[in-house]
Amino acid sequence: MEFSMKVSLINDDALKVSIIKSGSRYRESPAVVVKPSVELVSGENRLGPWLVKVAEDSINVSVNNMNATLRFSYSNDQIIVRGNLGLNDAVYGLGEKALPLNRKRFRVTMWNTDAYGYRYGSDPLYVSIPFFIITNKNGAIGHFADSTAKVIIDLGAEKEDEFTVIVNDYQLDYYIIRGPRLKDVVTRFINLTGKPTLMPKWALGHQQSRYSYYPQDRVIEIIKTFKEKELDNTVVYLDIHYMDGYRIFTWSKDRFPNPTELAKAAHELGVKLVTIVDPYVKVDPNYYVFKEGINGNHLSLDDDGGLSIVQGWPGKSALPDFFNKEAREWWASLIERWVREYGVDGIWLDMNEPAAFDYPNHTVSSKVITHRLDDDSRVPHDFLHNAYALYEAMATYDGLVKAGRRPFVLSRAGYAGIQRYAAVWTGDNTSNWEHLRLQLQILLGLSISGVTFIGADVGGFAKYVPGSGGNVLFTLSPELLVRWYEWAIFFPLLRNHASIGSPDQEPWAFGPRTLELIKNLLRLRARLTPYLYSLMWLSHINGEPIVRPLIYEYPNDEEVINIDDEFMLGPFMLIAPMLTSGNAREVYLPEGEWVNMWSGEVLNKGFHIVDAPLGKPPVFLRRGSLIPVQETQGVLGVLTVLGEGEFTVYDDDGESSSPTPSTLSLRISGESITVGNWINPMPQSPSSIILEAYVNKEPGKVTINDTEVAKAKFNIEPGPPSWYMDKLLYIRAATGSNVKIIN
Ligand code: MIG
Repeated sequence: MEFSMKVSLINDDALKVSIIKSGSRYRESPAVVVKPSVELVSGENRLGPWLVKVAEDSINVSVNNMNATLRFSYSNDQIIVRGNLGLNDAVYGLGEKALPLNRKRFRVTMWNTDAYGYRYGSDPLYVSIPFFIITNKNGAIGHFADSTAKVIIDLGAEKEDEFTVIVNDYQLDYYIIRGPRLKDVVTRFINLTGKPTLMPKWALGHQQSRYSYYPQDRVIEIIKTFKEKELDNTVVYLDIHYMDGYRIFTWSKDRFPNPTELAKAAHELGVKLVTIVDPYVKVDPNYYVFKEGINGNHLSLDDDGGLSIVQGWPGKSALPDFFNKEAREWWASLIERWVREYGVDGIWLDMNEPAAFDYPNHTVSSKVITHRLDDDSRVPHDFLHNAYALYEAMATYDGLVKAGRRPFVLSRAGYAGIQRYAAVWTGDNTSNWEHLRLQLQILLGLSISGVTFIGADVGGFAKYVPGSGGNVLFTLSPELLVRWYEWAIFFPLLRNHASIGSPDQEPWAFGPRTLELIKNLLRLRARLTPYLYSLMWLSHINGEPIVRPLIYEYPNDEEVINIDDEFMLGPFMLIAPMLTSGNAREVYLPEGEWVNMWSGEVLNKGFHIVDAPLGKPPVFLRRGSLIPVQETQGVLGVLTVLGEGEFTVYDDDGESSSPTPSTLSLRISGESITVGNWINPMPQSPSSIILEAYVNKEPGKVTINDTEVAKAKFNIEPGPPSWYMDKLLYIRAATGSNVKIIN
């Protein structure tokens, strides 16, 4: 045998098969945070839910009604894994792919790539997550081919009844992840690769960017324009033009004469500053970052020991060698100094595939460039390529922690586990209708592959698409921008960003009518912050995605197998956005009863044509919904639809490191709603609650803790218990109440 195989079990969640070419040295994976607990022997192993038969070069696994036989082989410097694919199997996962959510019959490559101008079907993009989930009537099972080298995954494209994983590496840790349901596979995969980081609360606000806002006064002008127009905006980004000749960790003296003052002014206006940081260290003997990099041996080298040089924004550039701890500590100290000195609040990591202008597809691939690992061995870039951004994000995150911040890192590239450190956006999309639809598909795939804090450039980034003959694919219009906001407001990362050379697309760019529509959408977004923040907490604690494809919540509904033009925000809200020009669309609603958020109309399972006037995306609430919303300071609203349900509100001060959350439990059963008391409350935890219930008629009476409550109209300020009926039933109560709606 040319390779050895070892099988072990991880906490009942996953089975690990380690393949290594005989005589080679094993590298630790940066993706996986859990170690195996039991090693399996050859022959039959029964352990908990697992039945595993281990042969010389294959294994057979039965777990939770799902079966997998995997055959491993090694030839031509590749490890190949083959498994069976059933006629009625569907396949999900694979992270960031410009493909339908159901990946069956596609063949994809895992190789982080600068994919400027990508379209539907372009492959690969920026992020690689070689993880997929096979589902059928019996349940779901996950596969994760943990290799940071180039991996090709064929899901029944070449052979009808087989999937193939081709790994261009001399080692592979292959994981099989247990269900029984798709959602179990997803959360177990997140347990394996690490819980999503808890972002600062401001990360949920609207964020404004452009390539690039400068000079300094222009940045302030942007911030003030949001204020004047009464639009919430919590972040402004500085793109590459803030730097001195594209030297990272420097400022252009002309454009940004006083960055400290800029940050101060932004903060006074309630806005955070995020700066882009590229991985290019300009080769310049007088530049402090280059000098430190050379002196500390923190830069990537060629196999002959000389400095590796690539063409980046600053011209000839060296690449930080994030694969060893010392280089990461150095980078963290650069970030820490940057944040402390200038008051920058978050870091945006771009070009970290890594990209370089002098390589094919603008992306580094090399057997010559080597990286130093913690054990001092040197490994060619191609084996490590897909992990470059993950290690960079790790170091960046640590730098922010050292600077006393709850980290906000936004990364373009990534590998499995990137969620532990960063948010991810989908790179250089294009301002057109194709992308409005495509971005949603990409994001849903990312979300169920562990990357939960995600978004796409709202309005689209690129204007010109290479090879398209100019700007023919650019169709930004007021309608497109509003439609884009209509679903983007339900995603954790909400950032408007546009390319250099693109027309303006700030919310006010198309005049008062468009501005008004966007303003209302941003108000809805702000109102949903308690729900979004709780969902972020739940992803951080339990590994549950924030935004979910329908198949995640309704695995037994055959109608939703291929639905990727609708999605759920948490367990309660179903959004079916307009993705084409028009004013109505067909919507599929899964089992149960659904309330149209705008009209209150109740719809049943099935297909419906739903009105979607501009500014009002079709949104439906499930029976038993309990959606915490921001009413006003000190008052929490709960949007509810009678039925059976529960939810826990999570909150904290939004900024401190490793906080203990304040939690409030909400429960509904029939017409009885119980609002608990805050556990671990903060001084600002709201004790006044307004229930907003969708009911079909005015009740006879309302009781709180079994005492009848007076009927009287009220405003959103705190006050005594009362209720009234308008479009919805409004009940003002307090924490620690059991509310009964009695007919
Ligand atoms: O080659 O920094 O995806 O968001 O504005 C372009 C300039 C480099 C690519 C990023 C984009 C950013 C741009 N960058």
